[in-house]
Amino acid sequence: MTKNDYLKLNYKPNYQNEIVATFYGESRLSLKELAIKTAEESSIGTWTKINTLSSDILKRLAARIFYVNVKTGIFKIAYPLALFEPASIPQLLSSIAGNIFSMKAVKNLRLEDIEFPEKYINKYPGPKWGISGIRKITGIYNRPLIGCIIKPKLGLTSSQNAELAAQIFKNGVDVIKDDENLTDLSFNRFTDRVKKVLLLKKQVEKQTGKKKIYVFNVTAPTEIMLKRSAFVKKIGGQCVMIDVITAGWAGVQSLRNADLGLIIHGHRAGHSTFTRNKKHGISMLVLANLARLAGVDQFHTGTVVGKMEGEEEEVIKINELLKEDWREFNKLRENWGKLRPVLPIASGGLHPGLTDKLMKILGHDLIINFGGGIHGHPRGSLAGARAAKQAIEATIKKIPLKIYARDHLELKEALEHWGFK
Ligand code: RUB
Repeated sequence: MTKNDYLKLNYKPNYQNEIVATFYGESRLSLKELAIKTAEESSIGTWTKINTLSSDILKRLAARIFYVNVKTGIFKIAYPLALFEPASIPQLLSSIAGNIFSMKAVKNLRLEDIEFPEKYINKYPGPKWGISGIRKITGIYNRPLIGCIIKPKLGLTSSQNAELAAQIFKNGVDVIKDDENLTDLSFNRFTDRVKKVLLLKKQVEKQTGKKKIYVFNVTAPTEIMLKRSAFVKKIGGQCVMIDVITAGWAGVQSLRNADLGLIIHGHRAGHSTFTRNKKHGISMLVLANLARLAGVDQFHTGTVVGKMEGEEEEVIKINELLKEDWREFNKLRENWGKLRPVLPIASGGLHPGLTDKLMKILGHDLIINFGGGIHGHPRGSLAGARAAKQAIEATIKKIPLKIYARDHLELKEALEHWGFK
Protein backbone atom coordinates (compact mmCIF):
# COMPACT_ATOMS: atom_id res chain seq x y z
CA MET A 1 0.00 0.00 0.00
CA THR A 2 1.48 3.33 -0.99
CA LYS A 3 0.36 6.82 -0.21
CA ASN A 4 -0.69 7.20 -3.80
CA ASP A 5 -3.35 4.55 -3.37
CA TYR A 6 -5.41 7.19 -1.59
CA LEU A 7 -3.85 10.52 -2.52
CA LYS A 8 -4.95 11.44 -6.05
CA LEU A 9 -4.73 15.18 -6.29
CA ASN A 10 -5.38 15.21 -10.04
CA TYR A 11 -8.48 13.08 -9.67
CA LYS A 12 -11.84 14.54 -10.74
CA PRO A 13 -14.57 13.12 -8.51
CA ASN A 14 -17.47 11.41 -10.16
CA TYR A 15 -20.51 12.97 -8.52
CA GLN A 16 -22.81 10.35 -10.07
CA ASN A 17 -20.99 7.44 -8.46
CA GLU A 18 -19.13 8.75 -5.43
CA ILE A 19 -19.99 10.31 -2.11
CA VAL A 20 -17.81 13.36 -1.55
CA ALA A 21 -16.93 14.41 1.99
CA THR A 22 -15.26 17.67 2.99
CA PHE A 23 -13.13 17.62 6.14
CA TYR A 24 -11.25 20.17 8.19
CA GLY A 25 -8.21 18.72 9.93
CA GLU A 26 -5.31 19.49 12.26
CA SER A 27 -2.54 17.07 13.19
CA ARG A 28 1.08 16.72 14.22
CA LEU A 29 1.39 15.10 10.79
CA SER A 30 1.13 17.05 7.56
CA LEU A 31 -2.39 17.67 6.31
CA LYS A 32 -1.77 15.28 3.42
CA GLU A 33 -0.74 12.53 5.81
CA LEU A 34 -3.80 13.18 7.97
CA ALA A 35 -5.98 13.05 4.88
CA ILE A 36 -4.46 9.70 3.91
CA LYS A 37 -5.08 8.24 7.37
CA THR A 38 -8.64 9.54 7.23
CA ALA A 39 -9.26 8.12 3.77
CA GLU A 40 -7.80 4.73 4.76
CA GLU A 41 -9.65 4.33 8.03
CA SER A 42 -12.98 5.52 6.59
CA SER A 43 -12.89 3.23 3.56
CA ILE A 44 -10.92 -0.04 3.46
CA GLY A 45 -7.53 0.49 5.08
CA THR A 46 -5.99 0.24 8.51
CA TRP A 47 -2.78 1.31 10.30
CA THR A 48 -0.51 -1.21 8.56
CA LYS A 49 -0.19 -3.07 5.31
CA ILE A 50 -2.46 -6.11 5.32
CA ASN A 51 -2.13 -9.16 3.11
CA THR A 52 -5.86 -9.50 2.61
CA LEU A 53 -6.19 -6.18 0.82
CA SER A 54 -5.72 -7.13 -2.82
CA SER A 55 -4.86 -4.67 -5.54
CA ASP A 56 -8.28 -5.37 -6.98
CA ILE A 57 -10.08 -4.30 -3.79
CA LEU A 58 -7.82 -1.31 -3.55
CA LYS A 59 -8.57 -0.25 -7.10
CA ARG A 60 -12.31 -0.64 -6.74
CA LEU A 61 -12.92 0.61 -3.24
CA ALA A 62 -10.14 2.90 -1.99
CA ALA A 63 -11.30 6.41 -1.12
CA ARG A 64 -9.58 9.12 -3.14
CA ILE A 65 -8.28 12.36 -1.69
CA PHE A 66 -8.60 14.85 -4.53
CA TYR A 67 -8.18 18.15 -2.71
CA VAL A 68 -5.88 19.31 0.08
CA ASN A 69 -5.51 22.94 1.12
CA VAL A 70 -2.89 23.48 3.81
CA LYS A 71 -3.87 27.14 4.17
CA THR A 72 -7.47 26.37 5.15
CA GLY A 73 -6.96 22.89 6.60
CA ILE A 74 -9.62 21.55 4.23
CA PHE A 75 -9.34 18.25 2.40
CA LYS A 76 -11.90 16.41 0.28
CA ILE A 77 -12.36 12.71 -0.22
CA ALA A 78 -14.39 10.85 -2.85
CA TYR A 79 -15.78 7.47 -1.77
CA PRO A 80 -16.98 4.86 -4.30
CA LEU A 81 -20.68 4.18 -3.83
CA ALA A 82 -20.01 0.45 -3.46
CA LEU A 83 -18.67 1.21 0.05
CA PHE A 84 -22.15 2.11 1.22
CA GLU A 85 -25.23 0.11 1.97
CA PRO A 86 -28.19 1.78 0.30
CA ALA A 87 -30.53 3.69 2.63
CA SER A 88 -28.61 3.14 5.87
CA ILE A 89 -27.52 6.25 7.76
CA PRO A 90 -25.90 4.16 10.53
CA GLN A 91 -23.68 2.41 7.98
CA LEU A 92 -22.86 5.70 6.27
CA LEU A 93 -21.78 7.30 9.55
CA SER A 94 -19.84 4.24 10.73
CA SER A 95 -17.77 4.70 7.57
CA ILE A 96 -17.18 8.39 7.05
CA ALA A 97 -17.85 9.64 10.59
CA GLY A 98 -16.71 6.69 12.67
CA ASN A 99 -13.22 5.56 13.77
CA ILE A 100 -11.51 8.51 12.12
CA PHE A 101 -12.35 10.85 15.01
CA SER A 102 -10.56 8.57 17.48
CA MET A 103 -7.24 8.32 15.66
CA LYS A 104 -4.28 9.48 17.74
CA ALA A 105 -2.97 11.31 14.68
CA VAL A 106 -5.96 13.65 14.86
CA LYS A 107 -5.70 16.85 16.82
CA ASN A 108 -8.90 18.14 15.29
CA LEU A 109 -11.10 16.70 12.58
CA ARG A 110 -14.47 17.94 11.44
CA LEU A 111 -16.80 16.55 8.81
CA GLU A 112 -17.91 19.83 7.26
CA ASP A 113 -20.05 18.76 4.34
CA ILE A 114 -21.17 15.78 2.36
CA GLU A 115 -22.47 15.41 -1.18
CA PHE A 116 -24.41 12.41 -2.41
CA PRO A 117 -25.04 11.00 -5.89
CA GLU A 118 -28.65 11.16 -6.92
CA LYS A 119 -28.88 7.37 -7.16
CA TYR A 120 -27.79 7.09 -3.50
CA ILE A 121 -30.27 9.79 -2.46
CA ASN A 122 -33.12 8.10 -4.28
CA LYS A 123 -32.77 4.94 -2.20
CA TYR A 124 -34.05 6.93 0.79
CA PRO A 125 -37.71 7.84 1.13
CA GLY A 126 -37.14 11.47 2.16
CA PRO A 127 -39.99 13.41 3.76
CA LYS A 128 -43.51 12.08 3.35
CA TRP A 129 -45.02 15.58 3.45
CA GLY A 130 -42.27 18.17 3.26
CA ILE A 131 -42.97 21.87 2.91
CA SER A 132 -45.79 21.63 0.36
CA GLY A 133 -47.52 18.82 2.25
CA ILE A 134 -47.43 20.68 5.56
CA ARG A 135 -48.72 23.84 3.90
CA LYS A 136 -51.54 21.84 2.28
CA ILE A 137 -52.53 20.24 5.59
CA THR A 138 -52.64 23.59 7.40
CA GLY A 139 -53.94 25.64 4.47
CA ILE A 140 -51.30 28.28 5.25
CA TYR A 141 -49.32 29.32 2.19
CA ASN A 142 -48.21 32.89 2.55
CA ARG A 143 -46.58 33.14 5.95
CA PRO A 144 -44.51 31.19 8.47
CA LEU A 145 -46.41 28.77 10.68
CA ILE A 146 -46.76 30.05 14.22
CA GLY A 147 -45.50 27.44 16.65
CA CYS A 148 -45.67 27.14 20.41
CA ILE A 149 -43.82 24.82 22.80
CA ILE A 150 -45.78 23.89 25.89
CA LYS A 151 -43.90 25.21 28.92
CA PRO A 152 -42.85 24.36 31.53
CA LYS A 153 -40.98 21.65 29.64
CA LEU A 154 -42.13 19.16 32.26
CA GLY A 155 -44.63 19.52 35.05
CA LEU A 156 -48.13 19.97 33.62
CA THR A 157 -50.59 17.10 33.83
CA SER A 158 -52.05 15.75 30.61
CA SER A 159 -55.29 17.66 31.29
CA GLN A 160 -53.48 20.94 31.95
CA ASN A 161 -51.38 20.33 28.87
CA ALA A 162 -54.48 19.76 26.71
CA GLU A 163 -56.36 22.74 28.15
CA LEU A 164 -53.43 25.06 27.59
CA ALA A 165 -52.92 23.79 24.04
CA ALA A 166 -56.58 24.35 23.19
CA GLN A 167 -56.50 27.93 24.47
CA ILE A 168 -53.32 28.71 22.58
CA PHE A 169 -54.69 27.17 19.38
CA LYS A 170 -57.79 29.37 19.75
CA ASN A 171 -55.61 32.44 20.02
CA GLY A 172 -53.91 32.06 16.68
CA VAL A 173 -51.15 29.47 17.00
CA ASP A 174 -50.97 26.86 14.21
CA VAL A 175 -48.59 24.23 15.63
CA ILE A 176 -48.10 23.24 19.27
CA LYS A 177 -45.47 20.84 20.43
CA ASP A 178 -44.23 18.79 23.35
CA ASP A 179 -40.78 19.74 24.52
CA GLU A 180 -37.76 17.51 23.85
CA ASN A 181 -37.90 15.75 27.23
CA LEU A 182 -41.66 15.35 27.54
CA THR A 183 -42.40 11.76 26.57
CA ASP A 184 -44.32 9.39 28.88
CA LEU A 185 -43.96 10.62 32.44
CA SER A 186 -45.73 9.69 35.64
CA PHE A 187 -47.55 13.03 35.83
CA ASN A 188 -48.31 13.26 32.10
CA ARG A 189 -48.83 9.87 30.48
CA PHE A 190 -48.31 9.79 26.75
CA THR A 191 -51.58 8.11 25.83
CA ASP A 192 -53.62 10.37 28.14
CA ARG A 193 -52.01 13.43 26.60
CA VAL A 194 -52.70 12.26 23.06
CA LYS A 195 -56.36 11.52 23.79
CA LYS A 196 -57.01 14.74 25.68
CA VAL A 197 -55.13 17.05 23.34
CA LEU A 198 -56.70 15.62 20.20
CA LEU A 199 -60.21 15.79 21.65
CA LEU A 200 -59.86 19.48 22.44
CA LYS A 201 -57.98 20.21 19.22
CA LYS A 202 -60.91 18.83 17.25
CA GLN A 203 -63.27 21.17 19.08
CA VAL A 204 -61.05 24.18 18.38
CA GLU A 205 -60.80 23.25 14.71
CA LYS A 206 -64.60 23.10 14.56
CA GLN A 207 -64.95 26.47 16.27
CA THR A 208 -62.25 28.27 14.29
CA GLY A 209 -62.56 26.46 10.96
CA LYS A 210 -58.76 26.20 10.94
CA LYS A 211 -56.57 23.09 10.85
CA LYS A 212 -54.17 22.86 13.77
CA ILE A 213 -51.22 20.54 14.33
CA TYR A 214 -50.12 19.06 17.65
CA VAL A 215 -46.63 17.55 17.70
CA PHE A 216 -46.40 14.59 20.09
CA ASN A 217 -42.91 13.66 21.24
CA VAL A 218 -42.57 9.91 20.68
CA THR A 219 -38.83 9.71 21.46
CA ALA A 220 -38.08 6.33 23.07
CA PRO A 221 -36.46 2.99 22.24
CA THR A 222 -37.55 2.26 18.67
CA GLU A 223 -40.21 -0.38 19.28
CA ILE A 224 -41.90 1.85 21.89
CA MET A 225 -41.62 4.87 19.63
CA LEU A 226 -43.34 3.01 16.81
CA LYS A 227 -46.15 1.93 19.13
CA ARG A 228 -46.62 5.49 20.33
CA SER A 229 -46.68 6.79 16.76
CA ALA A 230 -49.24 4.19 15.73
CA PHE A 231 -51.35 5.28 18.69
CA VAL A 232 -51.18 8.94 17.60
CA LYS A 233 -52.30 7.89 14.16
CA LYS A 234 -55.13 5.75 15.52
CA ILE A 235 -56.51 8.56 17.66
CA GLY A 236 -56.44 10.97 14.74
CA GLY A 237 -53.17 12.89 15.20
CA GLN A 238 -51.08 14.09 12.27
CA CYS A 239 -47.62 14.70 13.69
CA VAL A 240 -44.95 13.14 15.91
CA MET A 241 -41.61 14.45 17.09
CA ILE A 242 -38.38 12.52 17.43
CA ASP A 243 -35.20 13.79 19.07
CA VAL A 244 -32.97 12.71 16.21
CA ILE A 245 -29.66 12.72 18.06
CA THR A 246 -30.70 11.08 21.31
CA ALA A 247 -32.96 8.51 19.62
CA GLY A 248 -30.45 8.02 16.80
CA TRP A 249 -30.73 7.99 13.02
CA ALA A 250 -31.72 4.32 12.97
CA GLY A 251 -34.75 5.29 15.04
CA VAL A 252 -35.58 8.15 12.71
CA GLN A 253 -35.33 5.86 9.69
CA SER A 254 -37.45 3.18 11.35
CA LEU A 255 -40.11 5.76 12.14
CA ARG A 256 -40.15 7.04 8.57
CA ASN A 257 -40.00 3.56 7.09
CA ALA A 258 -43.06 2.54 9.12
CA ASP A 259 -44.86 4.93 6.75
CA LEU A 260 -47.66 5.80 9.12
CA GLY A 261 -48.56 8.90 7.14
CA LEU A 262 -47.61 11.21 10.01
CA ILE A 263 -45.63 14.44 9.73
CA ILE A 264 -42.23 13.83 11.36
CA HIS A 265 -40.84 16.72 13.38
CA GLY A 266 -37.08 16.47 14.01
CA HIS A 267 -35.72 17.99 17.22
CA ARG A 268 -31.93 18.16 17.47
CA ALA A 269 -31.36 18.25 21.26
CA GLY A 270 -27.77 17.23 21.94
CA HIS A 271 -26.37 18.08 18.51
CA SER A 272 -23.94 20.62 19.95
CA THR A 273 -21.94 17.82 21.59
CA PHE A 274 -20.37 17.43 18.16
CA THR A 275 -21.56 20.33 15.96
CA ARG A 276 -20.54 23.28 18.09
CA ASN A 277 -16.75 22.99 18.03
CA LYS A 278 -15.85 24.54 14.67
CA LYS A 279 -12.67 22.46 14.46
CA HIS A 280 -13.82 19.02 15.51
CA GLY A 281 -16.91 16.86 15.08
CA ILE A 282 -19.69 16.97 12.50
CA SER A 283 -21.32 20.12 11.17
CA MET A 284 -24.99 20.97 11.49
CA LEU A 285 -25.07 21.11 7.68
CA VAL A 286 -24.24 17.40 7.55
CA LEU A 287 -27.04 16.69 10.05
CA ALA A 288 -29.46 18.60 7.84
CA ASN A 289 -28.48 16.35 4.93
CA LEU A 290 -29.15 13.28 7.08
CA ALA A 291 -32.51 14.62 8.25
CA ARG A 292 -33.65 15.06 4.67
CA LEU A 293 -32.46 11.62 3.62
CA ALA A 294 -34.06 9.95 6.65
CA GLY A 295 -37.38 11.62 5.90
CA VAL A 296 -37.90 14.26 8.57
CA ASP A 297 -40.59 16.71 7.38
CA GLN A 298 -39.69 19.65 9.60
CA PHE A 299 -36.36 20.16 11.31
CA HIS A 300 -34.85 22.48 13.95
CA THR A 301 -32.05 24.48 12.34
CA GLY A 302 -31.55 27.57 14.50
CA THR A 303 -32.72 31.15 14.74
CA VAL A 304 -29.59 33.33 14.54
CA VAL A 305 -31.35 35.88 16.80
CA GLY A 306 -32.51 33.60 19.65
CA LYS A 307 -30.92 31.82 22.61
CA MET A 308 -29.09 29.05 20.79
CA GLU A 309 -25.71 29.20 19.06
CA GLY A 310 -25.80 29.29 15.24
CA GLU A 311 -24.35 31.97 12.99
CA GLU A 312 -26.33 33.69 10.26
CA GLU A 313 -24.38 32.35 7.30
CA GLU A 314 -24.50 28.79 8.61
CA VAL A 315 -28.23 28.76 9.44
CA ILE A 316 -29.12 30.29 6.06
CA LYS A 317 -27.04 27.65 4.27
CA ILE A 318 -28.69 24.85 6.26
CA ASN A 319 -32.19 26.18 5.55
CA GLU A 320 -31.42 26.57 1.87
CA LEU A 321 -30.14 23.01 1.75
CA LEU A 322 -33.36 21.72 3.30
CA LYS A 323 -35.62 23.81 1.08
CA GLU A 324 -33.90 23.65 -2.28
CA ASP A 325 -34.63 21.21 -5.04
CA TRP A 326 -31.27 22.07 -6.47
CA ARG A 327 -28.15 22.84 -4.48
CA GLU A 328 -27.64 26.35 -5.76
CA PHE A 329 -24.47 27.00 -3.83
CA ASN A 330 -22.54 24.42 -5.78
CA LYS A 331 -23.72 23.66 -9.29
CA LEU A 332 -21.44 20.65 -9.49
CA ARG A 333 -23.56 18.81 -7.01
CA GLU A 334 -26.30 16.41 -7.72
CA ASN A 335 -29.82 17.48 -6.89
CA TRP A 336 -32.06 15.94 -4.25
CA GLY A 337 -33.58 13.44 -6.62
CA LYS A 338 -37.16 12.67 -5.67
CA LEU A 339 -36.80 13.76 -2.07
CA ARG A 340 -39.16 16.50 -0.92
CA PRO A 341 -37.87 19.72 0.69
CA VAL A 342 -37.92 19.96 4.49
CA LEU A 343 -39.53 22.82 6.43
CA PRO A 344 -36.96 24.53 8.71
CA ILE A 345 -37.96 25.31 12.30
CA ALA A 346 -36.65 28.40 14.09
CA SER A 347 -36.83 27.79 17.81
CA GLY A 348 -35.08 28.77 21.01
CA GLY A 349 -35.26 32.07 22.86
CA LEU A 350 -37.69 33.69 20.42
CA HIS A 351 -40.22 36.36 21.38
CA PRO A 352 -42.45 38.68 19.35
CA GLY A 353 -39.84 41.47 19.29
CA LEU A 354 -37.47 39.26 17.29
CA THR A 355 -39.82 38.12 14.53
CA ASP A 356 -39.12 40.84 11.96
CA LYS A 357 -35.37 40.41 12.27
CA LEU A 358 -35.76 36.62 12.16
CA MET A 359 -37.90 36.66 9.03
CA LYS A 360 -35.60 39.16 7.34
CA ILE A 361 -32.79 36.64 7.78
CA LEU A 362 -34.61 33.35 7.27
CA GLY A 363 -37.64 34.18 5.11
CA HIS A 364 -41.20 32.86 5.27
CA ASP A 365 -40.83 29.12 4.74
CA LEU A 366 -40.45 28.43 8.42
CA ILE A 367 -42.12 27.33 11.61
CA ILE A 368 -41.44 30.02 14.20
CA ASN A 369 -41.61 28.43 17.64
CA PHE A 370 -42.17 30.34 20.84
CA GLY A 371 -41.87 28.76 24.29
CA GLY A 372 -40.89 31.35 26.89
CA GLY A 373 -41.81 33.97 24.26
CA ILE A 374 -45.49 33.02 24.64
CA HIS A 375 -45.77 31.68 28.18
CA GLY A 376 -43.65 34.49 29.60
CA HIS A 377 -45.94 37.26 28.35
CA PRO A 378 -46.79 39.56 31.26
CA ARG A 379 -50.51 38.72 30.90
CA GLY A 380 -50.06 35.02 30.36
CA SER A 381 -49.96 32.47 27.56
CA LEU A 382 -53.12 33.53 25.75
CA ALA A 383 -51.97 37.12 25.44
CA GLY A 384 -48.57 35.67 24.46
CA ALA A 385 -50.13 33.66 21.63
CA ARG A 386 -51.93 36.76 20.35
CA ALA A 387 -48.73 38.82 20.55
CA ALA A 388 -46.82 36.21 18.56
CA LYS A 389 -49.51 36.19 15.88
CA GLN A 390 -49.60 39.97 15.73
CA ALA A 391 -45.82 40.17 15.38
CA ILE A 392 -45.85 37.81 12.41
CA GLU A 393 -48.83 39.63 10.86
CA ALA A 394 -46.99 42.95 11.18
CA THR A 395 -43.87 41.54 9.54
CA ILE A 396 -45.85 40.03 6.67
CA LYS A 397 -47.58 43.37 6.13
CA LYS A 398 -44.17 45.09 6.29
CA ILE A 399 -45.34 47.30 9.14
CA PRO A 400 -42.68 47.98 11.82
CA LEU A 401 -43.53 46.15 15.05
CA LYS A 402 -43.53 49.36 17.04
CA ILE A 403 -46.13 50.93 14.74
CA TYR A 404 -48.31 47.78 14.64
CA ALA A 405 -48.14 47.64 18.43
CA ARG A 406 -49.96 50.99 18.69
CA ASP A 407 -53.31 49.29 18.15
CA HIS A 408 -52.33 45.72 19.12
CA LEU A 409 -52.21 45.64 22.89
CA GLU A 410 -50.66 42.19 23.38
CA LEU A 411 -47.83 42.97 20.99
CA LYS A 412 -47.28 46.32 22.72
CA GLU A 413 -47.00 44.55 26.08
CA ALA A 414 -44.60 41.97 24.66
CA LEU A 415 -42.36 44.63 23.17
CA GLU A 416 -42.36 46.54 26.44
CA HIS A 417 -41.50 43.36 28.31
CA TRP A 418 -38.76 41.90 26.09
CA GLY A 419 -37.81 44.87 23.89
CA PHE A 420 -37.25 44.52 20.18
CA LYS A 421 -34.36 44.68 17.77
C1 RUB B 1 -37.38 26.42 23.05
C2 RUB B 1 -36.81 25.10 23.39
C3 RUB B 1 -36.41 24.21 22.26
C4 RUB B 1 -35.19 24.77 21.59
C5 RUB B 1 -34.27 23.84 20.88
O1 RUB B 1 -37.91 27.08 24.18
O2 RUB B 1 -36.67 24.74 24.52
O3 RUB B 1 -36.26 22.92 22.67
O4 RUB B 1 -35.75 25.57 20.63
O5 RUB B 1 -33.29 24.55 20.19
P1 RUB B 1 -37.91 28.66 24.28
P2 RUB B 1 -32.98 24.40 18.64
O6 RUB B 1 -38.72 29.18 23.13
O7 RUB B 1 -38.52 28.97 25.61
O8 RUB B 1 -36.48 29.11 24.21
O9 RUB B 1 -34.23 24.69 17.90
O10 RUB B 1 -31.93 25.42 18.38
O11 RUB B 1 -32.51 23.03 18.45
